[in-house]
Amino acid sequence: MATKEKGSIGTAGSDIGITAKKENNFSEWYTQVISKSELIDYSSVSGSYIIKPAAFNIWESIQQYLNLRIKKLGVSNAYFPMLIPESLLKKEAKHIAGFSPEVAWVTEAGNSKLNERLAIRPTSETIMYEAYSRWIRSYKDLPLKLNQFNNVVRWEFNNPIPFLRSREFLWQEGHTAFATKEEADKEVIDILNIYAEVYEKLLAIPVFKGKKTESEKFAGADYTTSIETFLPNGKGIQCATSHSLGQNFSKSFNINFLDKDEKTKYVWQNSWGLSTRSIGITIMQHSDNKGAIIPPRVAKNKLVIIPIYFEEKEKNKVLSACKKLFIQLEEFNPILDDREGYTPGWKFNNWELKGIPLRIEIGPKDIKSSQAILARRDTQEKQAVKLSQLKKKIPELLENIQSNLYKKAAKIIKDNTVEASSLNQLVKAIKDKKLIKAGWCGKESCESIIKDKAEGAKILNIPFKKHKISDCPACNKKALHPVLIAKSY
Ligand code: 86X
Repeated sequence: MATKEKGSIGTAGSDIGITAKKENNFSEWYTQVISKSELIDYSSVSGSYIIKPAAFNIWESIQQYLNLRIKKLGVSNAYFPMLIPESLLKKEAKHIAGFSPEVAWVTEAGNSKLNERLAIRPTSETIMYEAYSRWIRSYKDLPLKLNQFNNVVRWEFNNPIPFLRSREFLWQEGHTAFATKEEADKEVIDILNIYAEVYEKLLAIPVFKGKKTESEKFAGADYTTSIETFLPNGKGIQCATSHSLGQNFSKSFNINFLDKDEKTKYVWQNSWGLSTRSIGITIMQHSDNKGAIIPPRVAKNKLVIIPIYFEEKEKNKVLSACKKLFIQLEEFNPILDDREGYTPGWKFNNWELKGIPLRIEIGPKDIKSSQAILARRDTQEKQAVKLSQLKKKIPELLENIQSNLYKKAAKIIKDNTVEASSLNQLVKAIKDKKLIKAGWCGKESCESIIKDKAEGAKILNIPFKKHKISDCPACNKKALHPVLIAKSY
């Protein structure tokens, strides 16, 4: 019996709801949101996390979208071993440079030591390219385009943050080989555009496409492109990368082919990746002090139906109206919360905490007027909708929530973006947790001055969408590139 008294055992108290505020204590707020909304759980290994179904579903939506898009480009999925012999991993020196402290090793099995230790893949270039060198013989074997959805391990020493920086994470890594530089260059951008769409269309996160500076690019690459965004705590974050590897790996792994002109040539390669970090970025950007907000397009359950009744005699009528709706609205994968012993208010809070985009409330009065109350998670707005209109109204509202989340994020980013033409301005802007649009002369020494003076802030990328630039804030000489600067993860 769902009376008020009984329901009070489930009043959303401080133990259940979010107690930290996004605006004052962002990291505590984030920790509470992801735990209390059951997106993540901790494991006994520091930096390793359990991705719970609510979060894994977001990943599945991303996988589905990416699969669709990359398969259209001719990419196939495959799976390569997780264990990489040391000799293979170290074949391309530039690749491993700087990364070796992060590699985790398997050194023994049972009681016997292995002859050669095996790396747990931190990324799969080496193990894939050894195979590519055997598979690619002629121009007829090209292009070769493979992708893996897999896990990787990087033994980070920075403090771990669920989704953003974990020692094991899930991603996709695409690895392609072409006969010509032109084809390879085109793909770098095609992939970057797909990544931007994943963020902008699915996750409702605005991103900046651009090129990494020489010092920030992947050491094994000729050049690295990235998409970056800016979070409400004043930090920039890399969302995904797409690299042109040129012929660096094909030369060290001897991946060559006999071309139509009977000449032996090295292939041109790319690699590109997007990880479960995207889930953390989504939660950080959209969620609020009531809990998670999941963008409708990646929410498994688009809505929750909550029966409202306070007297036993109303129960059957209300429940059967709810069940009818539950069946009618099947396409939205609704949750019917007909649990007894919880008040409607408690249920509202609970589903808001979990970030379900829409809530439908139905009580005896609503039934009388053939309507239901629709409440949206993002703005908390409520409206009465005729039952006959629900099927039409719900998709409209979901789309509206999706675009509202994007607009809200875009506004936060815009309102926190400033220009800086001097070091003083730059340092002040970083102190104020801003994203900075500036110019850069192109010198690495100026890039390090910026880092040293501005609390470790760095150039996120050189955006393709150019902004007006003044002189380089570090040397006051003429700037050559527009750059985005922020403190970052
Ligand atoms: C760089 C490069 C690249 C495929 C991507 O960014 C997208 C998907 N790979 C990854 N990188 C490393 O090469 C690397 C290597 C070792 Cl040995 C390591 F321990 C950590 C690494 N981290 C990143």
